[in-house]
Amino acid sequence: MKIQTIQTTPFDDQKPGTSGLRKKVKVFQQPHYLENFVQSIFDTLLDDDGLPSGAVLTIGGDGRYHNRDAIQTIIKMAAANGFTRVLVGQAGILSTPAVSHLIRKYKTFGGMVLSASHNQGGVNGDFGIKYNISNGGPAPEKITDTIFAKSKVIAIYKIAELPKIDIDTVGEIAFDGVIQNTKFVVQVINAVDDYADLMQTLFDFPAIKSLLASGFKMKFDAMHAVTGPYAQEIFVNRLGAPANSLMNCIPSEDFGGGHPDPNLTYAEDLVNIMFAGEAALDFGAASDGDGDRNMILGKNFFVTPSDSLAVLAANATLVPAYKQGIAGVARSMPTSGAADRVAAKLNIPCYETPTGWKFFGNLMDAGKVTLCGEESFGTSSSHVREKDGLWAVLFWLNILAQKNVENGIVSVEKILMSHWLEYGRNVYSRHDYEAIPTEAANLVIAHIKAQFTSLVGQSFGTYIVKTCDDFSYHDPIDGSISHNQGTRILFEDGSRIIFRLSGTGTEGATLRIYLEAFEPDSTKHHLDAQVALAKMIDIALQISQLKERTGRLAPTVIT
Ligand code: VG1
Ligand code: CO
Repeated sequence: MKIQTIQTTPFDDQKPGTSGLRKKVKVFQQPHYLENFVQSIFDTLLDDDGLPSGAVLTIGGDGRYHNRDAIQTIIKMAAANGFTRVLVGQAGILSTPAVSHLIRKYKTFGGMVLSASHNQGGVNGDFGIKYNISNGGPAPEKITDTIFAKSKVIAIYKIAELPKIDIDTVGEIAFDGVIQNTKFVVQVINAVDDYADLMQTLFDFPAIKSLLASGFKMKFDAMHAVTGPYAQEIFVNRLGAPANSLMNCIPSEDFGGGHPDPNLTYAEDLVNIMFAGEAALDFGAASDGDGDRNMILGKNFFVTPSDSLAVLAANATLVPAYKQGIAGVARSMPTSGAADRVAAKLNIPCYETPTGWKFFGNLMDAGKVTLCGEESFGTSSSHVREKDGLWAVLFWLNILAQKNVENGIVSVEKILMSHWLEYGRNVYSRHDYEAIPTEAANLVIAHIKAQFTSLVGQSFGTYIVKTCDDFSYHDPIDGSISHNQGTRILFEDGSRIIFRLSGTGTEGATLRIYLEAFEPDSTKHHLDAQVALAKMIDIALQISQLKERTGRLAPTVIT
């Protein structure tokens, strides 16, 4: 195999965000752009102790536009940089949790996930790339910082001269390796089987099968993204759900022109089905571009991701994999404190981490937590080191199946109502203002921070500000510290308003406002969150002067 060494010059914008490097497809298509970033990753890995002999790289993406081209390039660069084998999902497709699982199951050195997740795809959409380490999880900040540093000084990259590789046929293709008498092998694997097998070891498939055969009606929306083939295999082939339980299950390069973000705004078709009054089905769920997010809906009912995490924790012992109980839970800082209440009752620890799944890895590796969650529709457990959309859907179905056996059909709404009755309700909502000018967004945050001292002790109706700060995280396992992870206004009664700038957007800035208030009174538990949080929303706008400073009169997305 011949290796080419190509001269290049750095790009100054290759700083990984919350979850890898995300840019417009057009940016990734610039000559050397992808190559520079991939080489910076490899240079970072080689920096430590170099690659161990026989190092294997897992590669897969969510099937969005540019996925196939990028995979061809990465395979050639992996060969040139000393990997001896790459595992590639058939057609270049692997969901993010599936990549995590494959890295762990086959003990590969690491993995590349090609995805911009919930961001739009297509030629005018976004592309993204992320490196996962050998525990299957996203590279921690120490590594992503080094990757960025390398990308700023890169001068050459290495790429092997290989023919175009057939990634659509399952099997192995061997080439002569870089070193004499060695081979470089491209192994194309079925994208779905390993993952479906894993799910079958965690959940009570026979119980879910009976539930689905008992007249319980569900709909899963893959949003034209990566989970379609997984859903077909799991729900239809293995669990016997009728084919019409699935929608939008053929992955498309531009996600059918939609926004593969499973929330009340972008999963509109599913929402309409699930909020059709009496005609609504019993259970609805959707997942995002790369299959790591989930939205859970009941009959005319929406489960916030924060509540979902709490319900999963409270009911974990109904699921075979967690029958013995869970070690602890972790949630990202902006996620509501609902899970904390469950943890307190179970007498297990609850950790609060910055936004982004990479912060959960250490806690899971150390056995401190079993379940993790983010308010952004992400939940998962230590079965992988990524959030896992289908896992969450199966967890809910398993709970419903189990409760169904015990008490006859129990609705999702009923589960939430009883949960709130027991724990109280952390009323929660997030308001996103997408694609606002970066400068205006920065000024809003600066304006809030300037009030840190004056706000303390101030009353807004019955709400009194207790403290204001920028969230910092001290990782209890490796001692690393991450600053500036969200601007918090904390009130005396435990209510919170958090302002945070997104680290995954590719256009201007996205400002997120997270709102939370605790409601112990069960006569108010049925209230719509926007109604229950009206006062908090007011306070947030008043403190931030967001309307005045951005000209935006309403959020782009409310979840
Ligand atoms: C968002 C979410 C965060 C999530 C990240 C990646 O980040 O808020 O909770 O981990 O997306 O999710 P940000 O920086 O835009 O708020 V995924 O499904 O896009 O990989
Ligand atoms: Co995602």
